[in-house]
Amino acid sequence: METSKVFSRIENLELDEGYQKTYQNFDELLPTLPPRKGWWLDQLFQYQGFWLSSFALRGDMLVNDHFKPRPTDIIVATSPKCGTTWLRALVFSIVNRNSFDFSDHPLSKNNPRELVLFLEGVIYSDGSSSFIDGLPSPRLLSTHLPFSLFPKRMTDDSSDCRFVYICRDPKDVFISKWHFANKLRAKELPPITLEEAFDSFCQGVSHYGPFWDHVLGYWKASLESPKKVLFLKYEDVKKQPADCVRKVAGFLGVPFSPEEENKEIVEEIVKLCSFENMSNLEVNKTDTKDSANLIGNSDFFRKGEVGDWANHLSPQMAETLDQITEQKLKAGIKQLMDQQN
Ligand code: PAP
Repeated sequence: METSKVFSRIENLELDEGYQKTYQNFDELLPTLPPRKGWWLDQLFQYQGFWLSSFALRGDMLVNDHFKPRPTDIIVATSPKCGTTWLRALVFSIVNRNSFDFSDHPLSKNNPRELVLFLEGVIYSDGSSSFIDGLPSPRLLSTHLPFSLFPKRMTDDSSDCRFVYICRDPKDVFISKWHFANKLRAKELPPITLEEAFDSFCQGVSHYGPFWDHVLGYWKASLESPKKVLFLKYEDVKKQPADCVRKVAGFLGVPFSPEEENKEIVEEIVKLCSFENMSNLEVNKTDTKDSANLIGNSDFFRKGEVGDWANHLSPQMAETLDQITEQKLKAGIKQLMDQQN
């Protein structure tokens, strides 16, 4: 059966005419793309330099064909396991700080993914763009898509939608991803070994990988268009969360006033979004997985530390990852300088 028919049947969707056309293009494209085994059930397909699941590819095609950006859109962008949950919470609480009381906050009752919706997911949620078109402004959305896979109308300087990106030490990303993959893998499959996942990650074959190309795409965009893309690092947010909260607020055009500083609103946000607070909330400890939600809220909270890789990677593995990072970054810097000359 065609993939689009499987998808629409699973999702029980009536597709509107525009979506039918995109699904048809998707069906034609998919079999032409090089496949590789994914870390859990699904396959990954190489598309414009990145390894995407069929779900992500279809999401990207729908975004390109149907997403209508608004100047007020804010997009939380990450390569998986770089701090998506944390950044979603921070952006939500910064933007909505005047709408809610910290003692009775939506983040205390909802996982951040329910408040900052996943673009590749909601773009198709009703078989047309009516749901996403109907969201009130400012729309807070999140994505794992690489910057280069967005349409020009979103990435051009002439469009005003903004991206807040967070990256993380690839050694920690890899370990976090490996744990996550083994949680999601079907029970009848053996766990993916550290070595198998490591080889795959180093070759760039992981969801939305190569990791380094993902990071470089947003990093270059942040240098070329600093008003459009803010580039953060997980390790910096851990070290100086309050400074990062101020930075994000400034970037989004809602800086903290002296009055807010006096009331210690920044500190309230840092506390609310901290791993310690969020991972202990009842809503994030529950693990109900229904057919629509294969991943439980608790799956997004493990250790939340910098440097956990040292408990899993051999010195040789760590060195290999560091070397790849250095080579890729050097190549990225060179490419950027060549472009400027
Ligand atoms: P996603 O990209 O699949 O949505 P994401 O939230 O980026 O997931 O990844 C989860 C990681 O962020 C976990 O890291 P770990 O495996 O190394 O522990 C998780 O613990 C961490 N994390 C979740 N919430 C927070 C938070 N509030 N502060 C710091 N780290 C967090």
